[in-house]
Amino acid sequence: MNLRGVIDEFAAEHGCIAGVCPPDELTELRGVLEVSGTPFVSRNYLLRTTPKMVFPACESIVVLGVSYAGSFAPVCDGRPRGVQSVGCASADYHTTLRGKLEALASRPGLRGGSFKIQVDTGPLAEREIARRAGLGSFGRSHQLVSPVLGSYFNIGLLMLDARIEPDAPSPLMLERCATCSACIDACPGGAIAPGKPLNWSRCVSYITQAKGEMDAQSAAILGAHVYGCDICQQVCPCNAGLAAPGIADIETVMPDLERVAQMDGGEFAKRYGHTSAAWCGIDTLRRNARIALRACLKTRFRRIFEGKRREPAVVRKFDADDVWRKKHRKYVGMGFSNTP
Ligand code: B12
Ligand code: SF4
Ligand code: SF4
Repeated sequence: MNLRGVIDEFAAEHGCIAGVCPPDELTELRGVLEVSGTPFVSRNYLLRTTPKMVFPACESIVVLGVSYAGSFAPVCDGRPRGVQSVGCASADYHTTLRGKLEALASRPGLRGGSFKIQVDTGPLAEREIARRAGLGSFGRSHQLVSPVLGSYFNIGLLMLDARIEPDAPSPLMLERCATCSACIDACPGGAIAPGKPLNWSRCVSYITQAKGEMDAQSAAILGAHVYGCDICQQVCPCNAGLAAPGIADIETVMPDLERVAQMDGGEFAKRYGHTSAAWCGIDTLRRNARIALRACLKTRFRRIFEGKRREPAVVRKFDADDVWRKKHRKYVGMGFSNTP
C-alpha cells in the first residue's frame, strides 16, 4: 500500500479526517499574526509560519482532525449550574490525538522515518496548515469548518521526512458565511467582527483560561462560563445535526458552580485532571465559578440569558429563587481575584 493509502486507512479506522500538505511557508499569515498578537503561543511569527524551522527534515505534513462534538439535554435540578465547552466531556485531546499521531507514525511504510508531532501547544499555526491539507475552510467564527465534521474538531500535525502526494487545499473562506452572521450576533463579548482577527481579549474562551485577577468588563462577558466557549459553534448552521452520541455526565458540561467554586485538589483532579481544562489550574477554575455564581445573582445577567445568549434555562430558574439568593449572598461582595 502507498503512504497515502496508509493514512486514509488509519483515518477510516479511527473515525477521523486526514489530509496532507507540503511544508510550505505560510507567508500570507505573517501580517495577520502580527496584528492579532495571539495569546498563549509564540510571538515569533517566522517560526509560527515556517514548518521547516520547527522540523528541518520535514517533507510533508499529515493533518488529523478528530471530532469532539457531543449533545446533551440541559438539566434543571435547582442547582446553580455553569457552562463548559463540550470538549470537557472527553479526555484531553492533547494526549489522545498525540497518541493517534504516534500510532499513525508507527504504521508500516511510515515506521522508521523521523517525524515530529504538534497538537495545539507547538508554534505552527494549525488551522491554516489544516486548511492547506484540505480539511476545511475558515468560518467568520474563526473556526476551521469541515464539510464532514463541522467545526467541533481538534487538529493534530504529523511532520514527516517522507514525501507524500498532497491534497488540494480547501477554499480560504466558507461559502455559507456570505449569507449568515449567526456567530457574530451570538458572540457574548462581540469578539467577532467581519474582516478582522478575533478580538481575543473579549472572547469567553480566552477569559476563562487567562490566569490572575479578572477585570469587571471581562467578568461581565464571562457570564456563567467556567471553561471554554462553544456559542459560535452552537449557532453555526454547519454544525446542525452533526453532534455525536449524547453526553452522559452533565457535570462535564453544566458543572455545579458551588462545587467547583469550593473544590479542593482531590476534587479538581477527579473533575478536570483528565481533561484539556486541567492546564488552567484549580485557582483559575474556582475563580471562574465564583464569578459565575456572583453573576447569577444579578438581574442584568438574567436579562442577558433570556436575550441573545442561548444558554441553559436552569440559570434563569435558580436566578429567580430567593432562598438560593439568600444562601449565596456571600458571593455578592466577592472580588474577582483568583484566590479565595
Ligand atoms: C491561541 C489559541 C486560542 C486563543 C485565540 C484564538 C484565535 N482565534 O486566535 C483562544 C484562547 C481565544 C482560543 C479559543 C478557542 N480555540 Co484555540 N487555539 C489557539 C492556538 C494555540 C493558536 C491560534 C492562533 O494562532 N491564532 C491566530 C489567528 C490569526 O490564527 P487562526 O485562528 O489559527 O486562523 C486564522 C488565520 O489562519 C486566518 N487566515 C488564514 N489564512 C489567511 C490568509 C489571509 C490573507 C488572512 C487575512 C487570514 C488568514 O483565518 C483564520 C481565522 O481567522 C491554536 C493551536 C495552534 N497552535 O495553532 C488553537 C486552536 C485554533 N483552538 C482551537 C479550539 C477548538 C478553540 C475553541 C473552540 C476552544 C473552546 N471551545 O473554547 C475556541 C474558539 C475561539 C474562536 N472563535 O476562535 C482549535 C481549532 C479547531 C478548529 N476546528 O478550528 C486549535 C487549532 C487547537 C487544536 N489543535 O485543536 N484559542
Ligand atoms: S468562543 Fe465564544 S466568545 Fe469566543 S468568539 Fe466564539 S462565541 Fe465569541
Ligand atoms: S455561524 Fe454563519 S457566519 Fe458564522 S461561521 Fe457559521 S456559517 Fe459562517
